Amino acid sequence: MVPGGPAEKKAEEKHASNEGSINIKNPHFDKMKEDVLYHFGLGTGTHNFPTMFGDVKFVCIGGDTSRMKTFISYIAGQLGIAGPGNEFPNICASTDRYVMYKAGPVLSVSHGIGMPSASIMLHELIKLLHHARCSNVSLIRLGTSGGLGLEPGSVVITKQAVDATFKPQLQQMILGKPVIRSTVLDKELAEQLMECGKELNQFNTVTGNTMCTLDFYEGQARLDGAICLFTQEEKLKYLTAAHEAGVKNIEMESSIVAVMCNQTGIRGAVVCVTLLNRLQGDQINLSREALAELELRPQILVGHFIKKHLSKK
Ligand code: R2B
Ligand code: URA
Repeated sequence: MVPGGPAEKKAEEKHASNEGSINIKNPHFDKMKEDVLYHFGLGTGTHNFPTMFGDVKFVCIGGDTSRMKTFISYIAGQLGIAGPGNEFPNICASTDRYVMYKAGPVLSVSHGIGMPSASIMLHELIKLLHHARCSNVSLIRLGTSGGLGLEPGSVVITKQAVDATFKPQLQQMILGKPVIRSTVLDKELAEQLMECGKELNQFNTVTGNTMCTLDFYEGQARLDGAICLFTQEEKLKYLTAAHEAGVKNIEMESSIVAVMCNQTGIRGAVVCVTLLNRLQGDQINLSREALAELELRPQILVGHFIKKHLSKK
């Protein structure tokens, strides 16, 4: 199958209608006797995935290891779930690459910074969910970002991730060739999350496009990196054009989240708090306490969504 070609599109349509199961788009996959998820330190030969993860319905991911630990305690408290000895062990403790915590139907996993790191984690996570025979899973990134024209602390729910030219697509290099895939996210899930933001009414919550970049400094038009060969005027012209194209915030993983969820039939969403208004500056000089408070906002919103969803069952 040519990546990004008509056969891939046809397979996508077929998978989308597959009753909420996880679709591994890999004809070689079924021939594997054992699958080692190397960066998680887990494997089908050593761990019973259906027993460990079969009940997972919500997967929340975020860059920071400590944020994902905070989130599992927060959501467990919201759902009234107690961990063993009131602690939630790191399921990936045998590696230092990523952390993973579980409380009932919620899995909390870190992905590091940027799409290469997030992509590796997502490949192994999606295989894990498939091996565990999970179905109807929603995957939500809880992140931080730089805002465009928003008061810092606003929460942005991504409609579509866009690239540095504001197109809703991600170019991946596969077998040395460029493959372009769509980065539109699940519309219904984004709307449900927006509804939760309105119900909470605790902080400014908006929907919009999220620009996903390959770098934090030059890639996000910052003037404060070790290298910068453009002017303040050029920076503002670019960020203003992004804003006019519907970009509300800038971060570094939304596109790969969208692509991998689209390809495998998982409902995906991205919810990020803005730490600063990029039309006004580049440096993030929030205190630890202020940063911790802002980082909680996506957790509060998604916690409300999960609680609401589970109470309907
Ligand atoms: C937001 O914050 C990180 C960079 O500081 C990156 O992971 C992202 O998307
Ligand atoms: N994360 C980013 O990628 N950019 C910002 O400006 C802030 C957080």
